[in-house]
Amino acid sequence: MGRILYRTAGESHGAGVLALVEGLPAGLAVDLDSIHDALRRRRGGYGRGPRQKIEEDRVEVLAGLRRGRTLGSPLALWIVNRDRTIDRRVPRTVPRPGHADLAGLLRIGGTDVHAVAERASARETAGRVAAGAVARLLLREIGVEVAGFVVAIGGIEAPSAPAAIRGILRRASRSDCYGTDPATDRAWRRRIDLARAGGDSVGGIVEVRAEGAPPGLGSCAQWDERLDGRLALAVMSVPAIKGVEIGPAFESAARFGSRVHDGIVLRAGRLRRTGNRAGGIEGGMTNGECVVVRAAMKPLSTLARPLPSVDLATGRPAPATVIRTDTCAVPAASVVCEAVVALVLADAAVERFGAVTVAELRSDADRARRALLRR
Ligand code: EPS
Repeated sequence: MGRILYRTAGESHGAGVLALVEGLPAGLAVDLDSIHDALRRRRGGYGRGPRQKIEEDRVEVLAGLRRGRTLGSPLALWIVNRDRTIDRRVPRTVPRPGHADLAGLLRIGGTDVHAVAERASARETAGRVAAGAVARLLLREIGVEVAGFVVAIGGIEAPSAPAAIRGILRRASRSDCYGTDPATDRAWRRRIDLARAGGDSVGGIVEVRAEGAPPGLGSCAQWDERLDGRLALAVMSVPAIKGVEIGPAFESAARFGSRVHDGIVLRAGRLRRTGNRAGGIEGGMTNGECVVVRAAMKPLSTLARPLPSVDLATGRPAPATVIRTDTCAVPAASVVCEAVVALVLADAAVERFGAVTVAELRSDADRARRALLRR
Protein backbone atom coordinates (compact mmCIF):
# COMPACT_ATOMS: atom_id res chain seq x y z
CA MET A 1 0.00 0.00 0.00
CA GLY A 2 1.60 3.27 -1.11
CA ARG A 3 1.81 6.06 1.44
CA ILE A 4 3.17 9.58 1.37
CA LEU A 5 5.17 10.19 4.54
CA TYR A 6 6.95 13.38 5.46
CA ARG A 7 9.33 14.50 8.17
CA THR A 8 11.02 17.81 8.88
CA ALA A 9 14.30 18.71 10.55
CA GLY A 10 15.81 22.01 11.58
CA GLU A 11 15.99 24.53 14.40
CA SER A 12 14.64 28.07 14.23
CA HIS A 13 18.11 29.68 14.16
CA GLY A 14 20.14 26.72 12.89
CA ALA A 15 21.42 26.22 9.35
CA GLY A 16 17.97 25.76 7.85
CA VAL A 17 14.83 23.64 7.61
CA LEU A 18 14.68 20.31 5.81
CA ALA A 19 11.56 18.58 4.47
CA LEU A 20 11.79 14.95 3.42
CA VAL A 21 8.81 13.58 1.48
CA GLU A 22 8.61 9.86 0.73
CA GLY A 23 6.16 7.99 -1.49
CA LEU A 24 5.52 10.61 -4.18
CA PRO A 25 4.65 8.88 -7.45
CA ALA A 26 7.20 9.20 -10.25
CA GLY A 27 6.72 11.75 -13.01
CA LEU A 28 5.23 14.65 -11.04
CA ALA A 29 6.38 18.01 -12.42
CA VAL A 30 7.56 20.03 -9.41
CA ASP A 31 7.70 23.69 -10.16
CA LEU A 32 9.73 25.60 -7.59
CA ASP A 33 7.67 28.76 -8.14
CA SER A 34 4.65 27.07 -6.53
CA ILE A 35 6.74 26.14 -3.49
CA HIS A 36 8.19 29.66 -3.26
CA ASP A 37 4.72 31.16 -3.57
CA ALA A 38 3.47 29.05 -0.64
CA LEU A 39 6.52 29.98 1.43
CA ARG A 40 5.99 33.65 0.62
CA ARG A 41 2.40 33.40 1.83
CA ARG A 42 3.53 31.65 5.03
CA ARG A 43 6.00 34.46 5.71
CA GLY A 44 3.40 37.15 5.14
CA GLY A 45 0.06 38.27 6.53
CA TYR A 46 -0.85 41.28 8.64
CA GLY A 47 0.54 41.02 12.18
CA ARG A 48 3.71 39.08 11.41
CA GLY A 49 6.94 39.95 13.23
CA PRO A 50 10.43 41.09 12.15
CA ARG A 51 11.87 37.59 11.53
CA GLN A 52 9.88 37.26 8.34
CA LYS A 53 11.63 40.32 6.85
CA ILE A 54 14.98 38.62 7.43
CA GLU A 55 14.22 35.29 5.79
CA GLU A 56 13.98 34.74 2.06
CA ASP A 57 12.92 31.06 2.14
CA ARG A 58 14.48 29.87 -1.11
CA VAL A 59 14.23 26.14 -1.65
CA GLU A 60 17.08 23.95 -2.80
CA VAL A 61 16.19 20.47 -4.03
CA LEU A 62 18.72 18.06 -2.52
CA ALA A 63 17.23 14.82 -3.83
CA GLY A 64 14.30 13.24 -5.62
CA LEU A 65 14.05 15.22 -8.89
CA ARG A 66 15.47 14.80 -12.36
CA ARG A 67 14.78 17.50 -14.91
CA GLY A 68 12.06 18.91 -12.71
CA ARG A 69 10.13 15.66 -12.26
CA THR A 70 9.92 13.29 -9.31
CA LEU A 71 11.78 10.00 -9.65
CA GLY A 72 9.67 8.11 -7.12
CA SER A 73 12.58 8.38 -4.70
CA PRO A 74 12.51 10.47 -1.48
CA LEU A 75 12.27 14.20 -2.18
CA ALA A 76 14.50 16.34 0.04
CA LEU A 77 13.87 20.09 0.16
CA TRP A 78 16.22 22.46 1.98
CA ILE A 79 15.36 26.00 3.09
CA VAL A 80 18.34 28.01 4.32
CA ASN A 81 17.97 30.19 7.44
CA ARG A 82 19.45 33.66 7.16
CA ASP A 83 19.25 34.07 10.93
CA ARG A 84 21.68 31.35 12.03
CA THR A 85 22.40 32.59 15.53
CA ILE A 86 21.67 29.34 17.37
CA ASP A 87 25.12 29.13 19.01
CA ARG A 88 25.30 32.80 19.94
CA ARG A 89 21.99 33.04 21.80
CA VAL A 90 22.42 34.02 25.44
CA PRO A 91 20.71 31.55 27.79
CA ARG A 92 17.23 32.58 28.95
CA THR A 93 15.94 30.91 32.07
CA VAL A 94 12.40 32.28 32.47
CA PRO A 95 9.89 30.05 30.61
CA ARG A 96 7.03 31.69 28.70
CA PRO A 97 3.55 30.45 29.71
CA GLY A 98 1.81 28.82 26.75
CA HIS A 99 5.06 27.92 24.96
CA ALA A 100 6.82 24.56 24.99
CA ASP A 101 9.52 26.11 27.25
CA LEU A 102 8.56 24.71 30.66
CA ALA A 103 7.08 21.38 29.57
CA GLY A 104 10.13 20.80 27.37
CA LEU A 105 12.64 21.60 30.12
CA LEU A 106 10.75 19.36 32.56
CA ARG A 107 11.21 16.67 29.91
CA ILE A 108 14.89 17.13 28.98
CA GLY A 109 16.25 18.90 32.07
CA GLY A 110 18.26 22.15 32.24
CA THR A 111 17.14 25.75 32.59
CA ASP A 112 17.82 27.39 29.19
CA VAL A 113 14.55 27.74 27.28
CA HIS A 114 16.41 27.95 23.93
CA ALA A 115 17.18 24.22 24.28
CA VAL A 116 13.46 23.59 23.74
CA ALA A 117 12.28 26.64 21.81
CA GLU A 118 14.70 26.23 18.92
CA ARG A 119 12.84 23.15 17.64
CA ALA A 120 9.40 24.04 19.03
CA SER A 121 9.42 27.31 17.04
CA ALA A 122 6.91 27.71 14.25
CA ARG A 123 9.86 28.23 11.89
CA GLU A 124 9.61 24.45 11.37
CA THR A 125 6.34 24.96 9.52
CA ALA A 126 8.34 26.31 6.54
CA GLY A 127 9.28 22.65 5.94
CA ARG A 128 5.66 21.50 6.11
CA VAL A 129 4.58 24.26 3.74
CA ALA A 130 7.27 23.32 1.20
CA ALA A 131 6.22 19.65 1.37
CA GLY A 132 2.54 20.63 1.23
CA ALA A 133 3.09 22.71 -1.90
CA VAL A 134 4.32 19.54 -3.64
CA ALA A 135 1.28 17.62 -2.34
CA ARG A 136 -0.96 20.34 -3.80
CA LEU A 137 0.72 19.89 -7.19
CA LEU A 138 0.05 16.14 -6.99
CA LEU A 139 -3.60 16.70 -6.03
CA ARG A 140 -4.08 19.09 -8.96
CA GLU A 141 -3.12 16.19 -11.26
CA ILE A 142 -6.31 14.43 -10.09
CA GLY A 143 -8.50 17.53 -10.10
CA VAL A 144 -8.31 18.40 -6.39
CA GLU A 145 -7.79 22.04 -5.38
CA VAL A 146 -6.96 22.89 -1.76
CA ALA A 147 -7.32 26.38 -0.28
CA GLY A 148 -6.68 27.70 3.22
CA PHE A 149 -8.04 31.05 4.35
CA VAL A 150 -8.88 33.01 7.48
CA VAL A 151 -12.45 33.10 8.81
CA ALA A 152 -11.99 34.88 12.15
CA ILE A 153 -9.41 36.94 14.05
CA GLY A 154 -9.84 38.05 17.65
CA GLY A 155 -13.50 37.05 17.78
CA ILE A 156 -14.48 38.92 14.59
CA GLU A 157 -15.92 36.47 12.07
CA ALA A 158 -16.03 37.09 8.30
CA PRO A 159 -19.28 36.54 6.34
CA SER A 160 -19.52 33.18 4.54
CA ALA A 161 -16.80 32.63 1.96
CA PRO A 162 -17.69 32.05 -1.72
CA ALA A 163 -18.82 28.49 -2.46
CA ALA A 164 -16.35 27.98 -5.32
CA ILE A 165 -12.74 27.45 -4.36
CA ARG A 166 -11.46 29.65 -7.20
CA GLY A 167 -13.33 32.60 -5.70
CA ILE A 168 -11.78 31.89 -2.30
CA LEU A 169 -8.28 31.68 -3.76
CA ARG A 170 -8.75 34.91 -5.72
CA ARG A 171 -10.05 36.88 -2.75
CA ALA A 172 -7.57 35.49 -0.19
CA SER A 173 -4.67 36.29 -2.52
CA ARG A 174 -5.71 39.96 -2.55
CA SER A 175 -6.12 40.21 1.23
CA ASP A 176 -3.25 40.92 3.62
CA CYS A 177 -5.18 38.96 6.25
CA TYR A 178 -5.84 36.06 3.80
CA GLY A 179 -9.59 36.52 4.24
CA THR A 180 -12.40 36.67 1.71
CA ASP A 181 -14.11 39.95 2.73
CA PRO A 182 -12.29 43.34 2.52
CA ALA A 183 -14.53 45.00 5.14
CA THR A 184 -13.70 42.29 7.66
CA ASP A 185 -9.99 42.67 6.82
CA ARG A 186 -10.19 46.27 8.02
CA ALA A 187 -11.75 45.20 11.32
CA TRP A 188 -9.11 42.47 11.70
CA ARG A 189 -6.27 44.93 11.10
CA ARG A 190 -7.69 47.23 13.79
CA ARG A 191 -7.91 44.29 16.22
CA ILE A 192 -4.31 43.27 15.49
CA ASP A 193 -3.11 46.88 15.90
CA LEU A 194 -4.92 47.06 19.23
CA ALA A 195 -3.24 43.86 20.44
CA ARG A 196 0.19 45.11 19.31
CA ALA A 197 -0.29 48.46 21.06
CA GLY A 198 -1.12 46.63 24.28
CA GLY A 199 1.90 44.30 24.08
CA ASP A 200 -0.57 41.48 23.45
CA SER A 201 -1.29 38.84 20.80
CA VAL A 202 -4.45 37.63 19.06
CA GLY A 203 -5.65 34.29 17.63
CA GLY A 204 -8.42 33.22 15.30
CA ILE A 205 -9.97 30.55 13.12
CA VAL A 206 -8.77 29.25 9.76
CA GLU A 207 -10.57 27.06 7.25
CA VAL A 208 -9.22 24.70 4.62
CA ARG A 209 -11.38 23.44 1.77
CA ALA A 210 -10.50 20.69 -0.68
CA GLU A 211 -12.70 20.63 -3.76
CA GLY A 212 -12.82 17.68 -6.15
CA ALA A 213 -11.53 14.97 -3.80
CA PRO A 214 -12.48 11.57 -5.25
CA PRO A 215 -14.95 9.67 -3.04
CA GLY A 216 -13.65 6.83 -0.90
CA LEU A 217 -10.35 8.33 0.35
CA GLY A 218 -9.68 7.07 3.88
CA SER A 219 -11.38 4.02 5.35
CA CYS A 220 -13.81 2.95 8.05
CA ALA A 221 -11.99 -0.37 8.55
CA GLN A 222 -9.55 0.73 11.23
CA TRP A 223 -9.43 3.73 13.59
CA ASP A 224 -6.17 5.12 12.30
CA GLU A 225 -7.26 4.82 8.66
CA ARG A 226 -10.19 7.19 9.14
CA LEU A 227 -9.55 10.35 7.14
CA ASP A 228 -11.16 12.72 9.64
CA GLY A 229 -8.82 11.43 12.36
CA ARG A 230 -5.81 11.80 10.06
CA LEU A 231 -6.80 15.35 9.15
CA ALA A 232 -7.38 16.25 12.80
CA LEU A 233 -3.93 14.94 13.78
CA ALA A 234 -2.21 16.83 10.98
CA VAL A 235 -3.99 20.11 11.69
CA MET A 236 -3.84 19.86 15.49
CA SER A 237 -0.07 19.35 15.26
CA VAL A 238 0.39 22.82 13.75
CA PRO A 239 1.84 25.10 16.47
CA ALA A 240 -0.80 27.10 18.40
CA ILE A 241 -3.75 25.14 16.96
CA LYS A 242 -5.93 24.03 19.87
CA GLY A 243 -9.15 22.88 18.20
CA VAL A 244 -10.16 21.20 14.93
CA GLU A 245 -13.57 20.50 13.41
CA ILE A 246 -14.75 18.85 10.19
CA GLY A 247 -17.70 20.81 8.76
CA PRO A 248 -19.67 22.86 11.31
CA ALA A 249 -19.18 20.19 14.01
CA PHE A 250 -19.53 22.31 17.14
CA GLU A 251 -22.64 24.04 15.74
CA SER A 252 -24.12 20.66 14.72
CA ALA A 253 -23.65 19.32 18.26
CA ALA A 254 -26.41 21.69 19.39
CA ARG A 255 -28.94 20.67 16.70
CA PHE A 256 -31.34 17.79 16.06
CA GLY A 257 -30.04 15.18 13.59
CA SER A 258 -32.66 16.13 11.02
CA ARG A 259 -31.00 19.58 10.83
CA VAL A 260 -27.52 18.12 10.53
CA HIS A 261 -27.32 15.24 8.07
CA ASP A 262 -27.17 15.84 4.34
CA GLY A 263 -29.93 14.05 2.40
CA ILE A 264 -29.06 11.80 -0.57
CA VAL A 265 -31.03 12.49 -3.76
CA LEU A 266 -30.95 11.43 -7.39
CA ARG A 267 -30.80 14.35 -9.83
CA ALA A 268 -30.50 13.66 -13.57
CA GLY A 269 -29.38 10.12 -12.75
CA ARG A 270 -26.62 11.32 -10.44
CA LEU A 271 -26.27 10.94 -6.68
CA ARG A 272 -26.39 14.37 -5.07
CA ARG A 273 -26.42 15.66 -1.50
CA THR A 274 -28.80 18.27 -0.13
CA GLY A 275 -26.00 20.01 1.77
CA ASN A 276 -22.51 19.54 3.13
CA ARG A 277 -22.76 19.74 6.88
CA ALA A 278 -20.65 16.56 7.01
CA GLY A 279 -17.72 18.60 5.70
CA GLY A 280 -17.13 16.10 2.89
CA ILE A 281 -16.41 13.14 5.15
CA GLU A 282 -18.72 10.35 6.31
CA GLY A 283 -17.56 7.22 8.11
CA GLY A 284 -13.95 8.35 7.89
CA MET A 285 -14.06 8.55 4.07
CA THR A 286 -14.48 11.32 1.51
CA ASN A 287 -18.04 11.30 0.15
CA GLY A 288 -17.38 13.34 -3.00
CA GLU A 289 -18.39 16.69 -1.46
CA CYS A 290 -15.97 19.48 -0.62
CA VAL A 291 -13.76 18.60 2.38
CA VAL A 292 -14.04 21.38 5.00
CA VAL A 293 -11.68 21.55 7.98
CA ARG A 294 -11.62 24.38 10.52
CA ALA A 295 -8.97 25.05 13.14
CA ALA A 296 -8.87 27.34 16.18
CA MET A 297 -5.54 29.07 16.79
CA LYS A 298 -4.74 30.44 20.22
CA PRO A 299 -3.08 33.86 20.53
CA LEU A 300 0.72 33.42 20.33
CA SER A 301 2.40 32.87 23.68
CA THR A 302 5.28 35.39 23.65
CA LEU A 303 3.86 38.63 25.02
CA ALA A 304 5.60 42.03 24.94
CA ARG A 305 3.79 42.70 28.21
CA PRO A 306 4.80 39.40 29.80
CA LEU A 307 2.84 37.14 32.14
CA PRO A 308 4.30 36.13 35.49
CA SER A 309 6.72 33.21 35.51
CA VAL A 310 9.63 31.84 37.54
CA ASP A 311 13.36 32.17 36.85
CA LEU A 312 14.51 28.55 36.79
CA ALA A 313 18.10 29.60 37.57
CA THR A 314 17.24 31.47 40.79
CA GLY A 315 13.85 30.01 41.74
CA ARG A 316 12.48 33.56 42.08
CA PRO A 317 9.37 35.05 40.45
CA ALA A 318 10.17 36.88 37.21
CA PRO A 319 8.30 38.19 34.17
CA ALA A 320 8.32 35.68 31.27
CA THR A 321 11.07 35.99 28.69
CA VAL A 322 10.26 38.50 25.95
CA ILE A 323 11.75 37.85 22.52
CA ARG A 324 10.84 38.91 19.01
CA THR A 325 7.49 37.44 17.95
CA ASP A 326 4.36 38.01 15.87
CA THR A 327 1.24 39.82 17.08
CA CYS A 328 -0.93 37.59 14.90
CA ALA A 329 0.06 34.55 12.83
CA VAL A 330 -3.45 33.43 11.90
CA PRO A 331 -2.94 34.22 8.16
CA ALA A 332 0.30 32.19 8.18
CA ALA A 333 -1.51 29.36 9.98
CA SER A 334 -4.05 29.21 7.15
CA VAL A 335 -1.18 28.45 4.76
CA VAL A 336 0.31 25.84 7.08
CA CYS A 337 -3.07 24.13 7.61
CA GLU A 338 -3.63 24.15 3.84
CA ALA A 339 -0.26 22.38 3.44
CA VAL A 340 -0.88 19.66 6.02
CA VAL A 341 -4.41 18.99 4.70
CA ALA A 342 -2.95 18.64 1.19
CA LEU A 343 -0.36 16.18 2.50
CA VAL A 344 -3.03 14.03 4.19
CA LEU A 345 -5.22 14.00 1.08
CA ALA A 346 -2.28 13.22 -1.22
CA ASP A 347 -1.32 10.37 1.11
CA ALA A 348 -4.89 9.04 1.10
CA ALA A 349 -5.10 9.26 -2.71
CA VAL A 350 -1.85 7.36 -3.23
CA GLU A 351 -2.98 4.82 -0.63
CA ARG A 352 -6.39 4.40 -2.29
CA PHE A 353 -5.10 3.99 -5.82
CA GLY A 354 -1.73 2.39 -5.06
CA ALA A 355 -0.20 4.44 -7.87
CA VAL A 356 3.51 4.25 -8.68
CA THR A 357 3.39 6.92 -11.38
CA VAL A 358 1.40 10.13 -11.72
CA ALA A 359 -0.13 8.85 -14.95
CA GLU A 360 -1.49 5.80 -13.09
CA LEU A 361 -2.83 7.99 -10.31
CA ARG A 362 -4.64 10.18 -12.85
CA SER A 363 -6.30 7.29 -14.69
CA ASP A 364 -7.24 5.47 -11.44
CA ALA A 365 -8.85 8.59 -10.00
CA ASP A 366 -10.75 9.16 -13.28
CA ARG A 367 -11.96 5.56 -13.22
CA ALA A 368 -13.21 5.94 -9.61
CA ARG A 369 -15.15 9.07 -10.55
CA ARG A 370 -16.65 7.50 -13.69
CA ALA A 371 -17.76 4.42 -11.73
CA LEU A 372 -19.59 6.68 -9.30
CA LEU A 373 -21.41 8.47 -12.09
CA ARG A 374 -22.45 5.20 -13.80
CA ARG A 375 -24.01 4.04 -10.59
C1 EPS B 1 8.48 32.02 13.06
C2 EPS B 1 9.78 32.21 13.43
C3 EPS B 1 10.15 32.73 14.74
C4 EPS B 1 9.04 33.59 15.33
C5 EPS B 1 7.68 32.92 15.26
C6 EPS B 1 7.35 32.36 13.91
O1 EPS B 1 11.33 33.46 14.54
P1 EPS B 1 12.13 34.27 15.68
O2 EPS B 1 12.01 33.50 16.96
O3 EPS B 1 13.53 34.36 15.17
O4 EPS B 1 11.51 35.64 15.75
O5 EPS B 1 8.95 34.80 14.63
O6 EPS B 1 7.65 31.88 16.15
C7 EPS B 1 6.60 31.76 17.00
C8 EPS B 1 5.63 32.59 17.08
C9 EPS B 1 6.63 30.56 17.80
O7 EPS B 1 5.69 30.38 18.56
O8 EPS B 1 7.58 29.85 17.71
C10 EPS B 1 8.13 31.49 11.75
O9 EPS B 1 9.02 31.37 10.88
O10 EPS B 1 6.95 31.16 11.53
